[in-house]
Amino acid sequence: MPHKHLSPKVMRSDAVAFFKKLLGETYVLTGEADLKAWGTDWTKVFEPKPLCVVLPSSTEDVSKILSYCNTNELAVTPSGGRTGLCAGAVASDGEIVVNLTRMSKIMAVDTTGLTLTAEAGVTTQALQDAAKENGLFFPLDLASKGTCQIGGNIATNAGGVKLIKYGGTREQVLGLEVVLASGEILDMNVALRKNNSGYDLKHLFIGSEGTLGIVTKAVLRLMPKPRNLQLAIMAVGDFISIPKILAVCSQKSASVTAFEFFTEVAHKIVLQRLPGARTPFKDISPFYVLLEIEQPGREPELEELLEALFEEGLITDAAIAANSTQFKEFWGLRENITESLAAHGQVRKNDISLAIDKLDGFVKALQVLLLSKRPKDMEIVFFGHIGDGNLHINYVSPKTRDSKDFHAEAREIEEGVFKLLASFKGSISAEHGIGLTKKKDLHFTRTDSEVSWMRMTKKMWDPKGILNPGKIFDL
Ligand code: 2HG
Ligand code: ZN
Repeated sequence: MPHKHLSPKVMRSDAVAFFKKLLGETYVLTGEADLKAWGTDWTKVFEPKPLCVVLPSSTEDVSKILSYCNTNELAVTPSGGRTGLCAGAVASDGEIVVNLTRMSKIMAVDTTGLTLTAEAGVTTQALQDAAKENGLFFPLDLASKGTCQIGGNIATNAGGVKLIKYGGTREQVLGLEVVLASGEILDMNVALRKNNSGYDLKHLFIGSEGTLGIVTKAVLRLMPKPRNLQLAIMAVGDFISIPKILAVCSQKSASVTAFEFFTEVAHKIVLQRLPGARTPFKDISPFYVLLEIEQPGREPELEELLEALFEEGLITDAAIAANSTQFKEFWGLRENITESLAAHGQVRKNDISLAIDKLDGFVKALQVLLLSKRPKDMEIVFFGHIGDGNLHINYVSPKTRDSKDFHAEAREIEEGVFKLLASFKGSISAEHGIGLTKKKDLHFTRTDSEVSWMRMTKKMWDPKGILNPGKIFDL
């Protein structure tokens, strides 16, 4: 069924015929299995029901598709690697999925100006590899990098594990090409470091979750490769020590490139579910911190840092990655949490952020809340980019538990968490976005006035409301 806010002016079969003529039969998918696979993301909460999936190969194709959809009032869901966790790329209401996988060219790498120009369908991993081949570095780094695409990273303003040092996706984008709802191609591709000539419109599209336009091309920032990365995993006895460890790192001028944490339960589940996973620790600890630093000098900076942390009683044990295999192993303990949880049970996810100085107070209040509300068979797993104030909370119950009951129970706890979070002035979405799953909770973080300006912005750029309707907020 087409989206309820729109009443398409063409028959389904006419639309499909138009797309087939434009792109060729092969690139318009209508089979049931394809609709299911391409109409969803990692959330798996909503039943995918797209009208069809179209696979353009150029900006001009995207422009023609959107122009047709706008004229005929057909809803469109922009789509990339589909690794999102908020149903931002889910087509559950008869939308046309416009997937950019075929637009995967890296057009240029400028080793002097330190930029890379690519189409939106390039995977994040391919961008990292291209930078590396040219002796440079692309800092956006996410567990899903092999699958997610830069267009999706931009549309969701993805964060990842290196944000603490290099910023998120927004900080990497110098220029953008976007196709608007009308089909107009908006070229904001002037890749200048400095450009204060009026409003910088590209920022409006970064993090807009495909509701204002479809990103087709980007100019991204590159940088020199970090020198001599060192990695330690630390066992920590109490949560309050974690922000204190970060403070010591700053006071000692450590160049921190990642500061991640996970709890005992997260660690246990990864060890249980990830083939070959090993822990360097003999004893179990309530918290673990993964600390990566760049150590360009020759001095044993990380060892000294760990000694200072031991002396201050902030850590109880630590291991330094001795070689590249161990480096991968340690990172694996953190990066494989999401997949291990998915194998372990049914999962509901929160992705929240707070100012770092409010973390400890919040976590204490949260523990009190969970003590009274958590059902016996539900495990609550904390991990995330704690150096950025970003906590991932996953509610996990056995797969045998009735799914509706599980979500109802977890939702009740979640509402308590969001209320608490609002009192600490935190955000209900640090890096995953809002999509379909969190729009009812937007008010916990954004004021009525903010949401009303968002709505007006949406109406200005997409007056007929064809782009990703129902995502972030309803009109
Ligand atoms: C991560 O940090 C991702 O690994 C996924 O943002 C978080 O599964 C999650 O909750
Ligand atoms: Zn994350």
